[in-house]
Amino acid sequence: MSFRWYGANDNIPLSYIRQIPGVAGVVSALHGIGPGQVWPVADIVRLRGEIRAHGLELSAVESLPVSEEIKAGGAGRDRDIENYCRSLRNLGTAGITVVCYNFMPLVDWFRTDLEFPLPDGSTTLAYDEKKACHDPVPAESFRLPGWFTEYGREEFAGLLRRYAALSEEDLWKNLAYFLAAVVPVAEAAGVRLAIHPDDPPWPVLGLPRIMRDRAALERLVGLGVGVANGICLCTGSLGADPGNDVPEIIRHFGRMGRIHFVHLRNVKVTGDHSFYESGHLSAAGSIDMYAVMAAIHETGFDGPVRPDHGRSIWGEKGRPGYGLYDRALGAAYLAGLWEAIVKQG
Ligand code: DNO
Repeated sequence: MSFRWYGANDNIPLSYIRQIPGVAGVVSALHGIGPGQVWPVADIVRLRGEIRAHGLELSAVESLPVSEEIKAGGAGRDRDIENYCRSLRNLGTAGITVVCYNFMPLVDWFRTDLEFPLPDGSTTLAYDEKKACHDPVPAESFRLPGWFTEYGREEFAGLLRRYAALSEEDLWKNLAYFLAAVVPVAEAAGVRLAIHPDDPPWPVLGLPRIMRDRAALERLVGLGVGVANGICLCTGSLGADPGNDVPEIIRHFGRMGRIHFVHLRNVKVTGDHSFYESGHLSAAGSIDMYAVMAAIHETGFDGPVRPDHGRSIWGEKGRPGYGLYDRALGAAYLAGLWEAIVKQG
């Protein structure tokens, strides 16, 4: 069980993370280094050392970001891919075995509400298709917490135009091109790559999005570039679409040995392309978290998992989705499910 930590930018200290029952790992990144740049070995080793000094292990890197040049298939992609390969070799040298990334054009996870009020007085992240940006070009700068980049209005509009010319098939081609180059390097470096599903799993702002369901994941692992080409199974991302049977997807890809990392959270589906992020308990949302944990157990998965986003509770002010309290409750709940499943065999 691991916990995401944003390094020097995080107001939650490692010493607190160490006190969450059952948490042994930390998921982090070199947040100061932008997409397309090389991660030096010394910086990775320093991050790992800082985490170790608190009795924890850097169990996965989230994320080694993929540049827009690579995603859009631009003129600079070969240079950026070469840098990506250098970072992967450096991560392998530093003993990192799991690296998460995503292939969502321009915007990573996307919500229409960062403080959606729940009846118990907590707030949470939510997405409502009716509110989802009819004018995709924002008034000022555009950014969500958790994204790497803040875009100016003109820059954002320009990037949207660039992607408007790109079909889903183009994006698949660019992903295949990227993976053909990086997966053999990852494999040689002892690193497993874990792609994060698109969150939410449908197109937003008119941008193509391809990593949405079982069929897409099947196509991904079928690219034939090696077993290091795997999945970060995010229950909340896939689960926002009730057509995705999350435990079944876990059993299928888990048995193939292609799940390298797991994000555990629940969502309450409130309508077509609408949901809010509930507390982790099965009873709070639309996903059966017991069935999820049982599927993980059944496949013998032994890689890193982490409680994903929590609600804002007990007056905590912090990075939306990434406060301490509700994620820690999630970790304890998930550990309880796991103990029961293990003891029941
Ligand atoms: C959201 C996260 C994502 C994830 C990236 C992986 O909270 O799950 O931002 O880190 O998509 O590259």
